[in-house]
Amino acid sequence: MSGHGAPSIDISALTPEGAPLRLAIIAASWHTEIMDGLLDGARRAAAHAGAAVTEIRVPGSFELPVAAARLAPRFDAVAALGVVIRGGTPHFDYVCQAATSGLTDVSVRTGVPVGFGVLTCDTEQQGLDRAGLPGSSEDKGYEAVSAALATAAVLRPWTD
Ligand code: DLZ
Repeated sequence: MSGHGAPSIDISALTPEGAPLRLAIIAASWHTEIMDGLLDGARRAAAHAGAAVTEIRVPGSFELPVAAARLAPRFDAVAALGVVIRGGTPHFDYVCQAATSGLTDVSVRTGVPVGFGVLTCDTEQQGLDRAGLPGSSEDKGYEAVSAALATAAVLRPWTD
């Protein structure tokens, strides 16, 4: 999978009037250089959209779903950020699977969009290339927040 074919989402006018969208950014703590880039991109997107942001940190990507489950009912959108880099054991597959299925489950169960900003990489360089850092070709933190907020805006007319 590559970034080729990604839509261009204009998030600059999601809340032209009324209350800003409430966004929770949940970030894991592994692989700090890459995560710092993801977080910076996520914050840029939130500022661009005029969202009201709450940020929390969890230890690893495995903990993202439980944090998302707790926060989602209190927010219009959630963005989950993580960096998982393959090692020499099957642990990588279990952490990626748990994060992916757990976040999907939270989103579908709560009806709150969860932007998927979890990088699942074979190498550290693949993460650096996607982290929105100087020299990166992609900005996955920005994309995750944009997708979550754009979806929240589309769904707002059907909010209880
Ligand atoms: C244990 C572990 C390993 C080996 N690698 C990563 C990683 O690359 N990225 C990440 O976000 N977390 C990793 N973890 C930690 C797990 O996500 C989790 O925090 C621990 O298994 C404790 O539940």
